[in-house]
Amino acid sequence: RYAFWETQPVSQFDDQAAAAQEGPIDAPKTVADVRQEPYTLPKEFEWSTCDVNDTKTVEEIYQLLTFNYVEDDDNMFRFDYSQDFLKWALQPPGTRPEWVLGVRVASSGKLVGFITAVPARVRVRAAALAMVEINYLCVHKKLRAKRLAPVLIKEITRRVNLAGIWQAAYTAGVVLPKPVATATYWHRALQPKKLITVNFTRLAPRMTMARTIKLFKLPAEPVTPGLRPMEHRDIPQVVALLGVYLARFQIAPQFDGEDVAHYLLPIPGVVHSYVVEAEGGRLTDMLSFYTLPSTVINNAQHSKLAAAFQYYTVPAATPLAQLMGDALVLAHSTGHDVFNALDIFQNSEVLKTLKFGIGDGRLRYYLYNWRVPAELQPSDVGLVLL
Ligand code: YNC
Ligand code: MG
Repeated sequence: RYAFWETQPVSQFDDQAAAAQEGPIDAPKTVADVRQEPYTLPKEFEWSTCDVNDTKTVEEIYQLLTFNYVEDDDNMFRFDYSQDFLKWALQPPGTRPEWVLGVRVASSGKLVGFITAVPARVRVRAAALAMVEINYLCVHKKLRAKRLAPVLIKEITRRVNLAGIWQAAYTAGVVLPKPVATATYWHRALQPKKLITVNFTRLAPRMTMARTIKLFKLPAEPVTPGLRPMEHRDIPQVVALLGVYLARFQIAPQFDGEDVAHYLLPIPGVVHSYVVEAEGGRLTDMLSFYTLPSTVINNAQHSKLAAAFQYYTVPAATPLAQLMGDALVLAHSTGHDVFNALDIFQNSEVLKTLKFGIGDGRLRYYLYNWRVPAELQPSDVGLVLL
């Protein structure tokens, strides 16, 4: 049933060894074992390493993704990652230029395929692994179902293996062999009228628009004393907060100071991070979210939906519900229409109270060349991929 994935070192649905063999699936290899030549593309295409700092190239990537990347199940919305977001997401510490991989039409140079890898230290249960995170796999709509995706995946794997990295983490909406966990999206309306206009949500039975607006109304200011935007001087304390908190999950990243500086220092319109400062300058908690708009595919009134997505949140002195409530306030006051969160972390305990509604989107978490003894619960997951 999975002509490609059955050939890959991933857990299979009928995997009998699962319980016994936690760890790598492939026999150990060295860089010397890795094929030196790029995989062969159909002759009308060519590989193209993409430089996201080149204005023309990042515009080409932006155009490919804006018109061809992930849509919801009903094809009403499509992710519209901004150029600033892509530059941020694709250049964390340890980035390799050859891991931003494009496919172009040889005759015209048009960018029609894409896949990326970024390095990450991810702990899976007891094992801290040097991995990559794979993201932004995209094939132009006119070239679908021609088996280009497996070639992109094999070529990025080769390029990652050449750096001596043998494991990867990735997420997808689709079911592939074999999810390590399945998470569900929840949505909290910030601008209910707009969400109803674009058919993101419907007016609940026996509810008027006025009552709906009142139901979702948020205060203008966060409630937690000492909450303020994260700054450079906060990095060591944020590393410590994340280190302690993420240790409770079965799968979570391990961030050092450089990672925290890159992924969490605020970037306007991209990533929003706040810390809770107690007396004496001690940080007790943090919250963050990122901005990922969607194109509204067929609506007369609106062409964009401004969504905030929960990123890393650390409750300690402040209860999670209050911290997330403040995240909603801040996402609202910075112009977002909806706040999205998965049922990962400890979110299940607070989503209903905070007036999130369950969505129809699922997000499956996958590991490449790493087997876990049994599928994890969403509440075991402490990893967010962008
Ligand atoms: C997917 N999302 O099952 P079988 S998520 C992985 N991730 O293989 P073709 C996928 N595989 O079933 P198309 C996949 N979607 O024969 C499909 N597949 O074994 C598998 N959509 O290839 C599929 N972006 O080229 C089948 O299909 C094979 O032309 C079919 O291209 C697929 O970024 C795609 O959803 C997704 O642009 C590119 O539909 C295209 O349809 C598209 O005939 C809209 O492919 C955008 C979209 C995916 C977002 C993401 C994570 C990707 C992870 C890739 C796997 C990484 C493995 C680890 C590598 C590094 C290892 C190290 C070390
Ligand atoms: Mg194809």
